[in-house]
Amino acid sequence: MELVAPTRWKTLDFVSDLHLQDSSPRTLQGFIGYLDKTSADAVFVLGDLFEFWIGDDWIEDPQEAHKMCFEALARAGARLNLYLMRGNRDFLMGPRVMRTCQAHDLPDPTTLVFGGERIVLSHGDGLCTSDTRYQAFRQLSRSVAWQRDFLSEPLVGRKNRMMGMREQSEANKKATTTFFDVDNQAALALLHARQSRTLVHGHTHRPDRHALSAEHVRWVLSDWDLDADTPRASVLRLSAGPGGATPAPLRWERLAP
Ligand SMILES: [Mn+2]
Repeated sequence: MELVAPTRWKTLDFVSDLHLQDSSPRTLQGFIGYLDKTSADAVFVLGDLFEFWIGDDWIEDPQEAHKMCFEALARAGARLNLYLMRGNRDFLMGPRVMRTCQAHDLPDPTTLVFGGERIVLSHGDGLCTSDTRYQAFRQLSRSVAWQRDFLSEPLVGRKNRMMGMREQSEANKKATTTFFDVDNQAALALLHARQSRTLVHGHTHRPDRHALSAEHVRWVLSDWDLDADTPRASVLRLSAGPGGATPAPLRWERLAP
């Protein structure tokens, strides 16, 4: 998928990994406060907006945090251009969530064309190629058959299964000291395929800017946890330089929300 930004867009915000749920009220309030006041022309949520999402019929009986988040996203979606990408926690977000939030569905990966640059956007989990066990699950859980089977269960059964998957994933993480990061070769291959020099992703919760080569860069978004002992949250903002015959280079900055 390729998204060509209209020339009137000057400021774009990227966030990811908010993991919103009822047990993180400060994170929710921080995100709502950010959405209500950002001056960006477009906001891109690059996956894991929710700690988990078990299917769009959950909209009828969501957690309080979901409800408040939907309302804030809809306010933002009415005012600016809002894009939602699915992460590994909320990959079951469907068209009803997008409509409710007045958001555009953003496939993973998407190439964004902005200010003369091509920027690849991804959640990032698909690029952690050395985690073969997760990649097998990822492939399975993105299949039509798996999703049909999962969504045919009652909500309460789905919730239990999703909690089980999360516990299993936490247990796997604790059982190993290996941290499965985004594979730089996989990231470079994606950038080459998309004729791009810049990747923006989340998922790993290790905010950074990695040079993949003399001209290829990988920006990693921060996760948000304002309920933690060491609260953290940030927005990666991309601004166009003043226009003209030779456009000025794009500016990247990390802001507190
Ligand atoms: Mn993730």
